Amino acid sequence: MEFNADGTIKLVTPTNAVTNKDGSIDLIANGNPLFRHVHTADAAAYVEGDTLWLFAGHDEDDAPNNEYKMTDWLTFSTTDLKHWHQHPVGLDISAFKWATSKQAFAGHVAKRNGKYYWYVSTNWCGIGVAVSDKITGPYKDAIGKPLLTNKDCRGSSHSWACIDPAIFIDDDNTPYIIWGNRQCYIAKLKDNMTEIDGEIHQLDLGNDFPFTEAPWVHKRDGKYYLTYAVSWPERMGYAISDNIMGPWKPMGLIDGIAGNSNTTHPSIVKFKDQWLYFTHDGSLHDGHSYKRSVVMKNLEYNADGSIKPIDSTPSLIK
Ligand code: FUB
Repeated sequence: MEFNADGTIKLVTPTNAVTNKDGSIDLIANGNPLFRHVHTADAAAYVEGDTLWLFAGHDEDDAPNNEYKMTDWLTFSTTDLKHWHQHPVGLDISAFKWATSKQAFAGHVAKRNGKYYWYVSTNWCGIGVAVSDKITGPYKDAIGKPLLTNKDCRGSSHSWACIDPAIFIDDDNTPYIIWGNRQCYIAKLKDNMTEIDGEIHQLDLGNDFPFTEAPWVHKRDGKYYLTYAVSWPERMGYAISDNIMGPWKPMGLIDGIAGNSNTTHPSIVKFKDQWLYFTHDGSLHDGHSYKRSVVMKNLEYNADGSIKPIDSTPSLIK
């Protein structure tokens, strides 16, 4: 229970969350939003064995309603989509000494050669990469400098062009990094995961559903899917391709404006034979564009491989 500055009691939201001695939290999801004891955004899902890991941005409770206040990233795991464990914080923005913006924007964790790599946006300071032997961290800056900066974002001149990294490891084990704001960029990563391998390419996604940010790549039945935030306020769109470098065919929208949040941010994975779609909205009682909450929904495909509009799929969690 919390109080307002004037002594009145804040609206109580049942959280179903219990804090453990080590600071970790056990909670039971009860519909959307998934987590109600903390504001979360920019979820990036990762499946390892029978566990679904969710790495999320963290909108702080005292964030103003016109600016992000994000300084660390959160790690959640589940084996049944109902019981979740929030691990102690494994990475915060202070790990990146060069990130004078001090802003912990969207990130994505990938595994290679027995190590875990957490790629993060820091707004105008660029994209960093942190490494750990354990998925829960602690993570430390892997290279002591940004992996990508605005200089790597040809054709963009705004300060927040170099954000929103997503990693895709193809069936032949080639790792790719995809990122950007207004322009979508892609490059191969070297086997060490800390260097760009070759040229950076810009993806042409057309003008009908303009790319804003938050790219996410997944593959199904040999086809590549690029899901991303479209326009402003953002909606969710996607494109399909036979080749990750393109050409990409824009397929339109699968989800609308995320309620009272002007951003949306996709993550799509297959977990235990079920395709899952994560994004965020501002649906907690005190939520808005800068106090967001991760939501999880079912994702289904039509027979031709196109994605069904999210609202038309049955609800995943009761
Ligand atoms: O969370 C900060 C920024 O908002 C992310 O980097 C964008 O994708 C948008 O969700």
